[in-house]
Amino acid sequence: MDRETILKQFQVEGDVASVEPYGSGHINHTYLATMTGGKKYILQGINTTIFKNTDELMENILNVTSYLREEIIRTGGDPARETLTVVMAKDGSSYYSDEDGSKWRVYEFIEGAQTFDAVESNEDFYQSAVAFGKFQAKLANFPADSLHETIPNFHNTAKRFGDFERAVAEDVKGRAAEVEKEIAFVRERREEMSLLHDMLAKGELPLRVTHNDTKLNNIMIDSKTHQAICVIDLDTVMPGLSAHDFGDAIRFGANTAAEDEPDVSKVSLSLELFALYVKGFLEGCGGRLTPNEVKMLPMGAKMMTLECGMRFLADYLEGDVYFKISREKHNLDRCRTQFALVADMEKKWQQMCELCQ
Ligand code: ADP
Ligand code: GN1
Ligand code: MG
Repeated sequence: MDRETILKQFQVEGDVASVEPYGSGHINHTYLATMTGGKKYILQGINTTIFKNTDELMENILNVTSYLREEIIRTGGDPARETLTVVMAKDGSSYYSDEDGSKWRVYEFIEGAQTFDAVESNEDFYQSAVAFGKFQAKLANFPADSLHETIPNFHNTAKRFGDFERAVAEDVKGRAAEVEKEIAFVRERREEMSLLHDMLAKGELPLRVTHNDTKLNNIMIDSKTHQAICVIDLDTVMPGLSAHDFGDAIRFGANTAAEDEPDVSKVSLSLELFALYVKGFLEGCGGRLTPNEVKMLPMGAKMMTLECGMRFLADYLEGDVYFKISREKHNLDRCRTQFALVADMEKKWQQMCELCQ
């Protein structure tokens, strides 16, 4: 079924003028739909290989966005711009299944704002930190047990290591010999991988409702005011650790190079951006983080970077079946930037810890 026809299955206003691929997400298939009157929508083909239960996925998104909408109205904000709005299908459901079994959803397009694939201004990065911190604070009383786990063990780094070792052992594409150095890099750090989860199990860290995919292009920045207005990409909102939300944002935004930069000599941790993010995130969390949570922020950054690198490498070994790629060895380049960033964090560890205190 063509995309225009798919869009017509939703409660949209007007006729479709165009539907074009949009954004740079690695997971879903995102399109910008423009109607003849100029109104825009985001049409997304949901990645059902990754998100296996669409009903549960959309139930989470509807519950979280309606909760946020009430919070935003209560505090005098604009719910149309400050949270995602799901446009329902004509039959009243939150997504549409086409004849091939592909699942589609539609969001209202957030006007006058944009996402960034790299930090262009320190102020924007700081604002994004405040917004992700606030996101967590706003969801502090959200009934966490009503959330489905859309990807089980999403940030269970030790479990991810097990998946990684399986990919190495199976080596289905015969690529393992080429990446021995990277495999060794991961194995040398296996001890640390269960640290945060062990602290959670011992009650030393609290379980919170977190976003779990806090990279910079998952937040909309107002084009005029430069305020971070809306947290998007809510597919992985699940109970999790604050250190992971902090860490994933650092992994992506405080890297002096792009996530897929082929020249790893350009990769480093910007301590200036790190410090800004700490300040913004703590401010956004509104003093809710416990002393242990603050202490473990650097570990969150290191583990999210290592975990992501390990996931890119596992995907490279498995034949690039998870993350969208646009060139050969794209996942290998991504893995190498992550490991170079981990190595740089290890050099700057003391400063990172001091900046958090
Ligand atoms: P993925 O899971 O593949 O990363 P996202 O939900 O993050 O998909 O969407 C991809 C991109 O589409 C975002 O980075 C953003 O630029 C854009 N986008 C998504 N939702 C909206 C929206 N409601 N309004 C405007 N732009 C959006
Ligand atoms: C994916 O969906 P997107 O592009 O915002 C991935 C994250 C990774 C990120 C790496 C559901 O995020 O976990 O950190 O790519 N999302 C999922 O860029 O796996
Ligand atoms: Mg995204």
